Amino acid sequence: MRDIEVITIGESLVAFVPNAHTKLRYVQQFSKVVAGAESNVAVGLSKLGHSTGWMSKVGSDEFGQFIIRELRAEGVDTSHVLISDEGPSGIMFKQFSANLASQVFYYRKGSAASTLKVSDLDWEYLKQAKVLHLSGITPALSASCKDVVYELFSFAKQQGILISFDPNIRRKLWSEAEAKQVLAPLLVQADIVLMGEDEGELLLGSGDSHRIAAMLLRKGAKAVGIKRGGQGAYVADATASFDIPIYPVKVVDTIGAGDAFNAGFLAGILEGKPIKECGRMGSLMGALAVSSYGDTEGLPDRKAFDDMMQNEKEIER
Ligand code: KDG
Repeated sequence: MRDIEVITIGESLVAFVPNAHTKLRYVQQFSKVVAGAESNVAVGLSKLGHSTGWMSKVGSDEFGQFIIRELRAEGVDTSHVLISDEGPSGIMFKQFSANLASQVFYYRKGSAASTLKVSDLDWEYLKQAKVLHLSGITPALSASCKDVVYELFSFAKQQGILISFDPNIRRKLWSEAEAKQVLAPLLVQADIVLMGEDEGELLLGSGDSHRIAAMLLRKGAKAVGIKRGGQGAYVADATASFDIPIYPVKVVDTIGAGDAFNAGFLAGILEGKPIKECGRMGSLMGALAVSSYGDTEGLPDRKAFDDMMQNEKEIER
């Protein structure tokens, strides 16, 4: 068995995606897909040919089986996912309004994943990773999930495993004050930081991507990707920094774009690409995510991805 390059840990949910751009009260039909910031990153990386694992807890129910089955089908190792009677699998609904803004509604309180605790982790399994990718959603789920994240940070430091961290502030899960208190100290310990420019003000006191990246690099980050939505991205490491433009696409659902960016960026890091290339890989993945309705369904396999990257380079010349 080859080692797993990236292991992600966090809750995945069954997401119900409406077939109409209207309030949920008027929606008659939904598609069922898997959502979850961390597993989205694992799926994106797996599609690009990298070995990934996702560790979590699902309920002992049909939705838990669905989540495992879908992730496994995308090539993500799910051998260490726990099936638990402590709570159900979490679910969420997306809502699309006429102006295309996406909203989410969670039904995840007391979910199986929220009962994840330090003693659930298999350290031997985690040891093989080059990168552990975590997000700020997990510590918002419960006190035991917060402990898990802190413990994973210390473990990765001891083992020389890179921590990739996306604060992913979810205001429906906790207050800004709580998010800041927990996430700000984690952010400055991560090796790879992938965050939204709009999260900088709360966590670092600046909403400017260049200043955010400079602060994080000073604190010890090795690579930083700041996501700026429709404005593109800004990426930086100790050697260079670049503004990365967006790839123009027809936007249908913005949810999942950040995770797709993370997957592309991390693929670049794993492949030893210069930081500009990592940013461009992230940006292309993000663009492909927003042009489809699920979080990961629009993501390409490696061949299609390489062709699109190549085309972009030729257009630029
Ligand atoms: O990043 C997209 C995620 O927000 C979505 O897939 C669901 O993980 C999720 C969450 O907690 O919001």
